[in-house]
Amino acid sequence: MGINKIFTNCYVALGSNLGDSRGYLDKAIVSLQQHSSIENLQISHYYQSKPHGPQDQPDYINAAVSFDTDLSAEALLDELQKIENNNQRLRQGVSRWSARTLDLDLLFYGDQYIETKRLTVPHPRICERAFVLLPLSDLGANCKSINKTTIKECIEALPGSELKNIKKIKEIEL
Ligand code: A4P
Ligand code: MG
Repeated sequence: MGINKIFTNCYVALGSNLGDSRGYLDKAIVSLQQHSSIENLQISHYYQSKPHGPQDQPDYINAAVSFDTDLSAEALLDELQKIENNNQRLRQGVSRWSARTLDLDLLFYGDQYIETKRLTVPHPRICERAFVLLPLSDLGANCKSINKTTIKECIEALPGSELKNIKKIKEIEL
């Protein structure tokens, strides 16, 4: 008799602005696709934008994925951090928001609100970031919401400057 597992639909943001950024995103996606606890993975288009925060660093490449997992949110965070570490992500001695080879952020874990020492979900900075919102929209997440504001409403409220700052660089068949 098989064990019934409960799967949760998740969204993860991918970002890189150091080294072969597209290659790092590709590799992270393969790692997630091959994970035994991850199913039905879908990939957004890839986007390029200027950094939010300190400007003295290369442009970012960003994308997002959605998938179903039977991992808890904390266990999923462990797996995301393992993938970052396997891709030359350095943490020690670097300031917050400095250039990085790979950043994987958990955006949504089902419709749960999580506030622990290690995790804030939904990710607190989704609504102001075109580089997160446009990939989420590619994945059909327009109706997902954060404190009753939907992704679609966040996109409509983005300043023109934020939309000018971002371009699609790789089309994925959605
Ligand atoms: N943590 C809490 N909640 C979460 C969550 N939902 N997902 C904790 C992932 N981690 C979460 O993260 C620091 C700690 O956040 C973790 O130990 C985890 O327990 P980190 O990845 O080590 O550090 P970070 O990424 O430098 O910090 P942070 O605050 O996540 O930065 P952001 O918000 O990810 O910003 N500009 C462009 N154009 N594109 C980008 O992708 N990214 C950043 C980084 C800045 N500017 C950018 C981009
Ligand atoms: Mg991060």
